[in-house]
Amino acid sequence: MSDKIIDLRSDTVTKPSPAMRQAMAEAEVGDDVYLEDPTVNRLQSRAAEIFGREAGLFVPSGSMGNLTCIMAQTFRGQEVICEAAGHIYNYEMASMTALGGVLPRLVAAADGILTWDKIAPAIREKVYYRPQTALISLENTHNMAGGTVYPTDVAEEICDRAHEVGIPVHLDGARIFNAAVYLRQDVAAITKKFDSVQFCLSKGLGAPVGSMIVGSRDFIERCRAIRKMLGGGMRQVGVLAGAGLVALEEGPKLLPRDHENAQILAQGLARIPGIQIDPAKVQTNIVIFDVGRTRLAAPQLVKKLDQREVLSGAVDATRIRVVTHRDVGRADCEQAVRVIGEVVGAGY
Ligand code: TLP
Repeated sequence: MSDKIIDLRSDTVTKPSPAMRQAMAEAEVGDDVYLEDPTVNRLQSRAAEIFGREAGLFVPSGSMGNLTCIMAQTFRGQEVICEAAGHIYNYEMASMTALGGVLPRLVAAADGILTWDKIAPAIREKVYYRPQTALISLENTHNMAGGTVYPTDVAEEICDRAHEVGIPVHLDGARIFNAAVYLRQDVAAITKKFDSVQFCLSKGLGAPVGSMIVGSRDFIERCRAIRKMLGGGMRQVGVLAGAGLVALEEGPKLLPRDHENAQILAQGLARIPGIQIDPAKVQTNIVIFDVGRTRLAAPQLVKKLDQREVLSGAVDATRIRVVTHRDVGRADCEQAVRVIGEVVGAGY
């Protein structure tokens, strides 16, 4: 891909930085299935330390991390409450059902942010002939709601009330560091009440591959067995963990800039006739805008933008998602707004 292309499809598209490449080249490795990869062990301890937990586990992807956490906390035939537009339900190949044997129980929420009041009625009565609610899963930031952030008190109330009725709570924290930047709190503080946390190294933090699960030592041991069952036991994977360590230390510092750039996009897009977006609702690095009042359907517009070397993604027939990350700068975002304005203005 040439340097001219402005790739706003996702924060997953970042290329490893020179420091990551160096860490990968120099990583000390061993067989991680034997627990002998020193770089993986370091990454896992460091992630646990940052999140104030007993242990961490390196997994190949966010999807496997979420599924592993679900399988570790549910039995077949049970239900998992999740938000209707959430990633776990919409973009993970129905894995919780196909592989975990559990049913998602969907609850829709404005901006993707669930509250206990919305969750409580979806919890099953404790009677043997009904599928039992085994787990609640929240997503912070919420991807398809446009990178929205859970107010910490809302998330904590869900955890507290769920625990009172014996239900654990999982966090799909793929972009939890973005939430922490927005909230000006650290990740340990905003995740401390969750029973399990999955976060991605390969999104805004910039690593080429990988996610982490953090939790109690017992929980992580269960997850390690499930990860192996799912085919995620890796060998000399310190070469990836080395990049992950750099991402974990250096990545969070770059996120405020991504959020500023998302504002450049949102504010610029809001000025284009026919495009609807409220920049005040853009909290992190994801910008979803509506093109229903332009003459182009979202997938058509995306194609036209591709031809102009601005890459984006259609969410549905009228909405487009653009995501900022470490490999796009302010000038790229300004240029993207110009191009989108021209293409929408031309209208064909
Ligand atoms: N999200 C991807 C796509 O799958 C949509 C993206 O480009 O945003 N949780 C959340 C909230 C996510 O956004 C994603 C990936 C995942 C989990 C899964 O992570 P991976 O792709 O590593 O399996």
